[in-house]
Amino acid sequence: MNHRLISLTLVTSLAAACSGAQTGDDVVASPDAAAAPDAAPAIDGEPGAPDAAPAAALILDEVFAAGVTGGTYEEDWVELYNPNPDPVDVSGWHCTDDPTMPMKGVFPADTIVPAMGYLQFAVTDASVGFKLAQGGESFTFFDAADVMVDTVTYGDGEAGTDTNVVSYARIPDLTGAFQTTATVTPGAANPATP
Ligand SMILES: [Ca+2]
Repeated sequence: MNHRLISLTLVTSLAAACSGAQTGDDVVASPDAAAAPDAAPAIDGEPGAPDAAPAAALILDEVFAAGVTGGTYEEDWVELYNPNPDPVDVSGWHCTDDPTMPMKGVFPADTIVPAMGYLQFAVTDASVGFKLAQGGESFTFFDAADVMVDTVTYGDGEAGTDTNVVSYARIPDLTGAFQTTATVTPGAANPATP
């Protein structure tokens, strides 16, 4: 009788042990199951890449409004940056310093912003039909589909004067808000700090 009781106890214990092991397997399996849903968003995220590709927007990075004959800069200018891996031809794109006249100026032929590069573009009567006012105004440009690409509005003297050679630039370069800087950098990266 005692032997049978011991045997039954052992069988019961083994069964419990096996059951526990299975439970343990289930616990181990749960993280695997949880991992699958984690992987799904990664797959969902991939279609997001093509969405980013068409965003070939250029960046208006710096403006200088105090061009003067004989000065450091003889013409007003803006600096554009192309974050794309291919050059962007902006010939025919529109720009303006008057929000009521968005089609005021047209970028002339052969105006190309290099891939991952900067373009210092002269804003003159000869190039687009207007200049930038030292007293403050806006500069806005539009792509070939007349969709606004970027804009900036500066105040009196913020983008330079005849006696103060400063520009109005995104600081830090490309990503920051516009502010006045004495480190004027046409066609090159803006400083990290004013
Ligand atoms: Ca610059």
